[in-house]
Amino acid sequence: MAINRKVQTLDEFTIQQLRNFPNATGELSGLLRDIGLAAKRVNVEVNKAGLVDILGDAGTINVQGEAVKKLDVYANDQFAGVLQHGISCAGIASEELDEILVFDDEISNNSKYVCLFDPLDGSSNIDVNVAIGTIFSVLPRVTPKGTPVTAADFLQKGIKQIAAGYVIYGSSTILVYATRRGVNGFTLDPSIGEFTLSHPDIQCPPTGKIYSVNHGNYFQYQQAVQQYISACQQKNEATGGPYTQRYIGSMVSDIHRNLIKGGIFMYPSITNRPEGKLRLLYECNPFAFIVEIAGGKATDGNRRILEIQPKAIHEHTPFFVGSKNMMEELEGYLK
Ligand code: P6P
Repeated sequence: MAINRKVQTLDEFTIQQLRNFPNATGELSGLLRDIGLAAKRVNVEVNKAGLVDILGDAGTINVQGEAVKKLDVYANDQFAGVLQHGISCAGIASEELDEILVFDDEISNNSKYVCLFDPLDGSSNIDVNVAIGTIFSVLPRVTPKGTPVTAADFLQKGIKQIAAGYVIYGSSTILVYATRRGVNGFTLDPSIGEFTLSHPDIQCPPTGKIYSVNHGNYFQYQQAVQQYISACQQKNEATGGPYTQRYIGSMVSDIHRNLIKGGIFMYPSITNRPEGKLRLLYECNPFAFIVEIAGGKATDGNRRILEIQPKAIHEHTPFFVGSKNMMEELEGYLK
């Protein structure tokens, strides 16, 4: 019987990538496999979240007599757990943790990487069945191998990322990750419980007709942003305007759609949040890395996101990301 070798699982893909770099240690492949495993566990819980009321809401005791955790805490524990018990990560930063989590055991202290997560972004959308996701970033540690990692290992510019990715728990569950070699997407095949390559070598179309922004904040945006939004709504032979507005309030879904179809996503600074809402280290840096590798651009309105020197783990930044030509059109207004 012919073996179906067309379908390539995430593990097979990362191992094949490893074969292309014989002197690689395999730690990154191992780390991505660990993330894929945690994502499958989170996927199970997210998919039954709508049933939580039947199974007991967060803070109650479920039928197994276990305390039901908030899903974002559960997700954080899954990713922290697989990485702490793996061999490829020395510590993590997480939207769910005030401070970095240093694994500080002999194996972990000799690992090459640290990971940064938003374990379950947009979790407030769960009870209305809007897709939510996990966002992750992988940095090389900069402090001496063999010692516990410190904040310095996490407070690095996004340009230093080795890999970055996201998982969308939606109509299907997809894991997309980027290294400098490209961006690839893997869809979870429930029949075998494996992520399988479904979106090889993702390229962000240089232009598109989708703009994503929260119009409710319009009168809090700086004038240049308001002018660009107005331009998106007007007929324009050169740019193909008017564009379509699409915004579901879950950045993993909004940016994934724009990455595939072409488009621009904006979370500008607003009057009462001049530093913006989104987090630099584990929301904007990963997406900036992914979209740039796919051919797009990402800025804070002035600077390339990946060149920003972080000062704090949970710092915010205004965020503009998407198709190259649409970003350059926006930059024309911001200058
Ligand atoms: P707003 C979800 O809470 C999130 O962090 C992102 O996923 C999303 O893009 C943004 O906030 C939505 O924020 O203020 O438009 O509701």
